[in-house]
Amino acid sequence: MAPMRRWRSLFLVVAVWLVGLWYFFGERSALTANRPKPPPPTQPLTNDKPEAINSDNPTSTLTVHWSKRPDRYPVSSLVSLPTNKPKAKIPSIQSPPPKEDASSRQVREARLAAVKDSFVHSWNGYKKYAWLHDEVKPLTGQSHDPFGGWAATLVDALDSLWIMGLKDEFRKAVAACEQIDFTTTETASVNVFETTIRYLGGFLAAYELSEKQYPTLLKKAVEVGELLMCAFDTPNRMPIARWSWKEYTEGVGQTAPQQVLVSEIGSLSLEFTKLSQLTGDMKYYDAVQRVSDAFEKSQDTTRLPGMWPVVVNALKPAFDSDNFFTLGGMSDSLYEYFPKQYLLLGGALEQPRLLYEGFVDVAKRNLFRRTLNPENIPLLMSGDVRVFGTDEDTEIQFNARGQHLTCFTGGMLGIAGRIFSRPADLKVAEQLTNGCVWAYNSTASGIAPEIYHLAPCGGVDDSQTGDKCAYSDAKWREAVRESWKPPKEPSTPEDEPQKALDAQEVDLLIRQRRVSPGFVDVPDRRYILRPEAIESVFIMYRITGDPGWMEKAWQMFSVVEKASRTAIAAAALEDVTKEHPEQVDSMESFWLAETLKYFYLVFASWDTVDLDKWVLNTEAHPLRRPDM
Ligand code: DMJ
Repeated sequence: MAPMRRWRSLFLVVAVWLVGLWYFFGERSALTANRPKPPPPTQPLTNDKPEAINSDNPTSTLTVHWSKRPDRYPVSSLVSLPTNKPKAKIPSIQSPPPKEDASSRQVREARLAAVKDSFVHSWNGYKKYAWLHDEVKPLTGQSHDPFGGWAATLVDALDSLWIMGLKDEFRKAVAACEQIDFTTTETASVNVFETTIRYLGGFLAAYELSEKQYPTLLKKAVEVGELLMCAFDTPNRMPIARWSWKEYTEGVGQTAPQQVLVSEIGSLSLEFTKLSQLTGDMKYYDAVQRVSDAFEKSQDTTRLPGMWPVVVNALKPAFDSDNFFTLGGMSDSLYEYFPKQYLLLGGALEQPRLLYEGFVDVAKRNLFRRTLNPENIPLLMSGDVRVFGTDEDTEIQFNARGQHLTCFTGGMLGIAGRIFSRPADLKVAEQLTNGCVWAYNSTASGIAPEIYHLAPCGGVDDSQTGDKCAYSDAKWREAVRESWKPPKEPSTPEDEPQKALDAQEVDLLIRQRRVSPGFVDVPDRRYILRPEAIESVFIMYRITGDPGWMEKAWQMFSVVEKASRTAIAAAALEDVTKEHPEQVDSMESFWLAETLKYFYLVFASWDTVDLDKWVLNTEAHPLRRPDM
């Protein structure tokens, strides 16, 4: 072929090739530019597309949404709410309203206004800096999302807004709840207990207090309830306390955990029962009643019969492996919910009363102790026990560890003392509550620490105590001396006798620990805006009508308000054994849901959240009791 013709042929081949390329790629991309975009990555994923889940890749823009699967372990028949008539009317909790003259009314109303002002200040800080997030950070104004990022503070505070008469704010807050999307969260697992008490309890209380005028609130409660119900879809219907919602959505099999904190499965009853009462759908009540039945069956088979240990096996279920018993953190609301569930069911079910009566005497005998105090006030504290050995040879070791969390016990014994006609327990309730008030009054800041050790000096029954509780410095120092354990060297033989401290060393220890008379040690010096002490003070006030409780509440409020207020909201405190504790950049949602609500209720009119009409869940959300 001549060279000229060869060049022409080559040119033709290249031209055809280029036209082809343009046709296939140029035209196609021009077409797709006008096509509708693929669905955004926030479309719900169906269960057959698990490969799209990309939770480990922080840069992923995919948002995974939970969707309900058919129950894999359906129940054969649902347990229904009891409909029988209670045997007798439940005795009233509240005393008649105390008499009040004009000047005491003025004082009370000024205090009420101060509490409301504190609430509004923190609420505004949350609104301005962390709206729709779980929490506001009160020093930096950042936001924090430890509870699923579903606006925990907003939902937790709804009923406080209503109770405090902030109706406009309430309406706006309810409208904002529409935006909360409970089908997705950044967190890997849902904390079933916290979601129940803060969100479900928050919606239900706001719905009932506002006289069912805001259907959104019940709708959101049902959304949360549906989500939580998935955690009960296990072979034995015991719930998964930390529920992996993505695995569920992917269809991964679920079983109840072998190790779970007892309060996390044992205190869901009020909220689920109320959801059944309001919707008429028995599946919620069924879910929690099965758990209560498991507690009933095991009550006398644990290592401290009558009570349940902190850690239980929900898979079996079994309640006898752990030997640690307390009414404090990790157990607390399990016990709190027995009398409250009895109230919510209008006394129609005996089981919660029997569960309460089965444990309370065990706690009085083994956990409640009088404590030494320089003022010689009759005080009680609730400590912890460990049980060693077997049936024939059991040793119960008591530890006089006080916790802020345990301060709810005074209120619990007070309410139960009234409704179950146990008048002697009212004195125990008063002394437990005074134990917590004393812990407030005995620190440099005037606020009780998170955890502290005291010097026990006898049991609940005064007649056994004699003068063992008469205070002397020597007795207190002896308790401090006994509490000291030498640091353990690996080479120290187990049975080597402990060296006792001499008087100077005890002095040094007291200085090092910075403990005031009556305290033996303070291993956790924080105050994280917790409510339990004011909760019991409020209940004791409503039970007795004694205005002395109001004075105690005002003293507590004044110090907490002064130490915690920040430019933005209110802050947790680092060390309440200092006169001026440093503030910490944290404000849990219970500050607005519980602590300030209880302070407010102390100074509000006697019928605001009347305890003979309402029962408060463990996050202080009032649920309507049935009319008797
Ligand atoms: C609250 O979330 C509830 O009161 C719970 O029962 C215990 N912990 C906090 C408050 O301290």
